[in-house]
Amino acid sequence: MFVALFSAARRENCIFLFVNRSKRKANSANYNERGHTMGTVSRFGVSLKPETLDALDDYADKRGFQNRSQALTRIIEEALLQQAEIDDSNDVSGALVLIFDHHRPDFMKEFVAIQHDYQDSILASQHIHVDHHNCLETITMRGKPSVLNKLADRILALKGVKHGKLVFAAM
Ligand code: NI
Repeated sequence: MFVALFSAARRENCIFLFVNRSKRKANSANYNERGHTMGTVSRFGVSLKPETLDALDDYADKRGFQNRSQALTRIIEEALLQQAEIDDSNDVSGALVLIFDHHRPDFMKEFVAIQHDYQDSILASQHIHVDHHNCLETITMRGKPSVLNKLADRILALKGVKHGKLVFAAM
């Protein structure tokens, strides 16, 4: 059963217009272990800020994709591929670069608390005051990729982070 979300989609910049609300029975012949129908396309709603949606459309145009679904599929596959290629048996060096608004309530407190939780993984950090609101921070780290990913994910999930990316340097 599909539930139409046309008006909500327009208001909140949802990418897909339908949400599949069926309760699937896992592990039956046509469904995978997550309950998704095999061999078909699943639709779900994604809410994006207007500028992110614009950026997605620009990306799709430049790369020649016919629609947002194709562009998003490519982006997700590239991200998953990068994740799969990381071998967790060896330590790696990495750097997390992020832009954040330091005025966001509790941001700095939480940002520092997370870094103290990972003091063994963090080698150094550099903070630059870009303008009145925005700061640019580079956190250099070393450890198991899974640990560094977890650290980066916790920081990037903080409200106040505008952009951020963790880059690994395998040795
Ligand atoms: Ni600053």
